[in-house]
Amino acid sequence: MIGTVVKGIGGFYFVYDGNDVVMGKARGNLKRDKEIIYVGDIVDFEIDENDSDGEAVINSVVERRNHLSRPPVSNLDMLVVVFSLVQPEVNFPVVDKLIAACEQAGIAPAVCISKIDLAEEKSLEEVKAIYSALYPTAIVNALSGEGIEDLERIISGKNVALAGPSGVGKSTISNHLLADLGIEVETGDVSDKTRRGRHTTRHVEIFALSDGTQLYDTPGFTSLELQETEPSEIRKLFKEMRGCEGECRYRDCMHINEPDCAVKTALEKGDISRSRYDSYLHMTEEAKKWLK
Ligand SMILES: Nc1nc2c(ncn2[C@@H]2O[C@H](COP(=O)(O)OP(=O)(O)OP(=O)(O)O)[C@@H](O)[C@H]2O)c(=O)[nH]1
Ligand SMILES: [Mg+2]
Ligand SMILES: [Zn+2]
Repeated sequence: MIGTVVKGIGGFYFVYDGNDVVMGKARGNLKRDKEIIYVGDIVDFEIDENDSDGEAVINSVVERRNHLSRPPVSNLDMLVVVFSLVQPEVNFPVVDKLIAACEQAGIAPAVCISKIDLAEEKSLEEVKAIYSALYPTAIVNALSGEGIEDLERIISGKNVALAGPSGVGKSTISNHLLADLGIEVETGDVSDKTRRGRHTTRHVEIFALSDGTQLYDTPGFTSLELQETEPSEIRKLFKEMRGCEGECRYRDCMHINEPDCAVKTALEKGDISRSRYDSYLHMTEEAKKWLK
């Protein structure tokens, strides 16, 4: 039988076959080969009702369209990078790294700026301008529901993950999208001072929305590493730099110290944002550690 892994907890997988969700484990050969099973994987499985480890036994994983290791998900059409400007404060290198990871994996990035009730209007407008020029962008207040409809339009019908730092409101947003299904996921409790709303969601879980959207709620993170990448590959992961291709004096321009660089010109004119460019410098620096 064929099904989709909709959740995985400590070596147990929940497989949806179109009607039911069955829990089970990977067959021994998959474990021996250290094959990772991602939430989102389409798997071939069989039912073994005598198995004490659950009913389903996963035999193999159908070839993935794409996957990410952080968050660990596969077969996405889109990933929405969710971040707030304050509480927690935005970390642009992390935001831009997650966008770059999507570009690298062939997943369409989108952006959702959350907690707009807490943000200062001027900085919100600035950040919104940067990302909406590049990707579909929604701005939401998940407490009031403002902006949720814009997000719904962006994600409708897609296999889509909400991903980003811990505490930005991903699960609170998910609950708006899940409301008509009568499902509610756990969200951080601000009144609980010790947890400070950090790392509330522990596992990726997929929910089927009524419009055909497959929504992946994912655990937040505080830092993020790009997978091993040549420094010279990173410029290809920045959409606005791809737009300058062929316009620099040197064909292999890194857009850092070269003269007559179209990216640097666009940066000076304000057509490329300083914070995105800084993220690019940060990532190329970080990628140098993989050079031998
Ligand atoms: N002021 C304000 N608070 C919000 C908003 N959205 C979510 N919150 C609060 O932020 C806290 C964290 O929200 P969660 O939805 O659990 O955040 P998360 O991104 O799922 O966090 P992790 O599961 O740890 O990754 C909760 O106390 C929410 O009530 C918002 O738009 N405005
Ligand atoms: Mg959460
Ligand atoms: Zn250049």
